[in-house]
Amino acid sequence: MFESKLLVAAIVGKPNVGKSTLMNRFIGEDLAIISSKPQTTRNRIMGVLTIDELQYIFLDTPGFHKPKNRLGDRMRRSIVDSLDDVDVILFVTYPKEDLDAIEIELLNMIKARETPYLLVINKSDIAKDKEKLRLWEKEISERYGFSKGISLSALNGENVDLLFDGLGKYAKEGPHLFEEDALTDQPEQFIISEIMREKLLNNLRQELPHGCAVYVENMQRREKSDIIDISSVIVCEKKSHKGMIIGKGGLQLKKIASEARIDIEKFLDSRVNLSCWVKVKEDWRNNETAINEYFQGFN
Ligand SMILES: Nc1nc2c(ncn2[C@@H]2O[C@H](COP(=O)(O)OP(=O)(O)OP(=O)(O)O)[C@@H](O)[C@H]2O)c(=O)[nH]1
Ligand SMILES: [Mg+2]
Repeated sequence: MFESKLLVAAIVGKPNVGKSTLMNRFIGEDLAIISSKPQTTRNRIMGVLTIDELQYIFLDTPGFHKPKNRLGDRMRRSIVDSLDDVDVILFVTYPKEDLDAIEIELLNMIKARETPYLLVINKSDIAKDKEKLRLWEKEISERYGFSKGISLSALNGENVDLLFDGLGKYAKEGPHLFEEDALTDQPEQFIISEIMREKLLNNLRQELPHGCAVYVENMQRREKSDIIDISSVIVCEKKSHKGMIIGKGGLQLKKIASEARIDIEKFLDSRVNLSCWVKVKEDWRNNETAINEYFQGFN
């Protein structure tokens, strides 16, 4: 009989450094949404992977930034909460001259705990001079007291295995928290609203999607049919934004919904009939009640 082991790793760093891409790479599924815009992730997203006796639990977190509203405060809280009760912290950054002030602020919070923390320099594919990158990795690791440093590319997979293989040593003996085939603790409704938000991020310009929230209002499988009816709500901050989301003749919303439906069908492994409503709620990002309603109790 083998002993079961558990490894909980938090993935933290500034917005847009590739935390969600890395977690998806680890678990081999497109669980967390990814976009080229900063502050894509808004909640702590748990990715689970079980290989024989070892269960890995990865906590993908929102990008660490100076909060500008209550939503930002909440995102920061979910990062800070994720630093507790984990076995190892993966601090993700990318090749550049030095860590910046916000990263050092995050590092100081990490150092105040007794958890080992590793330096992950993601996007190694954009570094032209590999020797320079190696030296930077060594210098930053030493200067900031990282247990270990590694350069990798979450995008093309280079060196991700190396990091993954090294994580096993931080595992502790204990029972698994999830079934062997579990992927996440997030409810289906959350993943569906995230898929929709990804399509908003990809289709709408600039700041607009940052002011959007999505929630699933209703989800029901039709009797004697393999179709699931989903009705979702897109919340935006201004009437003019509503117009832009819907687009001329409803074309923009149609495009967003049809892209989302394809991914939701893949995720649920079922045919889906998706309806989307657009609602305006001014300044919802500063409204705790509204945030609670849209986040439906997710972390
Ligand atoms: N070149 C390159 N781009 C990457 C790599 N990993 C991620 N990206 C890109 O970086 C952007 C941000 O990736 P995300 O995974 O959403 O970053 P994040 O850190 O989760 O961002 P937030 O959720 O906003 O904090 C996307 O455009 C990714 O495709 C990498 O290894 N190399
Ligand atoms: Mg993310």
